[in-house]
Amino acid sequence: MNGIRARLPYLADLGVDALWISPWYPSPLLDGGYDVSDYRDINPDFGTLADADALIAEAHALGLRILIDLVPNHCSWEHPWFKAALAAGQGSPERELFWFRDGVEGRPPTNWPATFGGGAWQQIDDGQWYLHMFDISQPDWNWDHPKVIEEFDSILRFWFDRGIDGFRIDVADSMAKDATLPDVPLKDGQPTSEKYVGNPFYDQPGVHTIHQRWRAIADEYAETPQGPRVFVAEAWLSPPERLAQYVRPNELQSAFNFDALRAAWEAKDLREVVDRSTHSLWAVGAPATWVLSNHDTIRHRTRYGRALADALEGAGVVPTDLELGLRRARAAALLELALPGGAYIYQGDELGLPEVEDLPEEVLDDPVWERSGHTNRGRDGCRVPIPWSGAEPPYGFGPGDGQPWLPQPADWASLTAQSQQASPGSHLNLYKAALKIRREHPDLGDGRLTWDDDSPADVLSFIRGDFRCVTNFGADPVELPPHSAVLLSSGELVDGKLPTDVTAWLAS
Ligand code: TEU
Repeated sequence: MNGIRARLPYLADLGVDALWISPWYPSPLLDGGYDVSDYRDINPDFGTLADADALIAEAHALGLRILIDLVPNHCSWEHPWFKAALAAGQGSPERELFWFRDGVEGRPPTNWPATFGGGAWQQIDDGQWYLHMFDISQPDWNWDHPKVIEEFDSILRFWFDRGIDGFRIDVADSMAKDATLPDVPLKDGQPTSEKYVGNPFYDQPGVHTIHQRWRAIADEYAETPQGPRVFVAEAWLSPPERLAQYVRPNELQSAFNFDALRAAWEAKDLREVVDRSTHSLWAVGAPATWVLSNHDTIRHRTRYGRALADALEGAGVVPTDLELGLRRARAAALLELALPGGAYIYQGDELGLPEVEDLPEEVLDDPVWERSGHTNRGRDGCRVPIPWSGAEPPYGFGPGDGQPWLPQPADWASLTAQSQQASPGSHLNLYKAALKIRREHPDLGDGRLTWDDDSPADVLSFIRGDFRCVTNFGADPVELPPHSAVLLSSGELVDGKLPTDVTAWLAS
């Protein structure tokens, strides 16, 4: 916590508006803190409530807003209510707060798959099973129970009262379940993990009732001096029309749109993503959002350095050209920051960090590694702590007297924030320059875009007032429109032309 406090000036200088902090609650940390054992406190490994209060106050003083993670689908098996449910036994009111069921002839109550691999039910000593859509250490709450609903109302108020500006809602499409517990269909002989329409544990109509309730709570704070409190939904749903249901006027204000993250580095695909996601979100009055990486996916510098089919495949097994990845990551940064709506930057992406693909197996921390039977190396490679300064690990991370929980590569000295600050053409300085222009330019931020259909098929060019963003996805350099001044570009122009995998920002 105090480490983040010390870096708030860095974030303000980078030019972002807000900081989203992943779960900071007491937790056995079996899933990076997404296994919460107390929703109203801070994990002592990270600090105290007093530190959190100080962080919020200091961020606000710098003009930064703070969003924290709300994890409402499940808690930790160390949560006192789950421990009480185990102890209270079958048929007890305590068990009704979760999904405890008898099995069917020794088998689990349904064939539902858990997200991290294996089945979604865990049997306990007395023979009953409990539902966990993620790790076995993460029992799902029963959102049909009024006590669960009221508990989360109270958790929201607890943090809003402390000055939090909003919540990122973890798996916001998952809380409501079809209580008749139907099996899911088989695909290739296995229960499907697809989010098909009608899936009994994802995108059930009941989730919207919950979001409407939370929106009303946030709106109670709209008139406070601090101003409106907001939500951003994490819901991996497609097509975007489905996601748009979450951001209707009386629901959440925004949702991560992961379609750009999933798209190929290709003009046609990305244009379709931009059109379809903006139109479906705008149709319900919500802002578009853009995400290139997060703590659950391979970092985009690495993805963009791979053949398309392999981009989201497991780490460490696919040939990757990191120089190509960096060039495209620079172009993608300018493209993302020129689009209308909210842009999310995953920590370290502003430094151009690659996925760490060679973490030794003994340090891997993510339950995905264990639960997938070691077929998936999991998400640790994008979570390696970022390098701040110095020539060797821990690169200024932490208090300086030890190594972080995941080892940093020995060759990250040139990627530290400190070295990049001093280097005019660095990735960090590209982000800073872009965020500054985005903040100051009257045509950027919200609003609309118009495609320039006169540009070649493998060039994306759009206009926003006097501002134009051009990305060249093709093999050959292209002419820029005449009479335009280059505000910023992600790579050097060659003879005044825009080379392959470069984005330029222009003013006409
Ligand atoms: O992730 C939701 C989710 O379903 C995926 O991103 C998932 O983590 C991935 O497909 C696994 O390979 C959210 C959080 O972002 C993630 O870190 C948590 O582990 C998960 O919820 C459970 O809380």
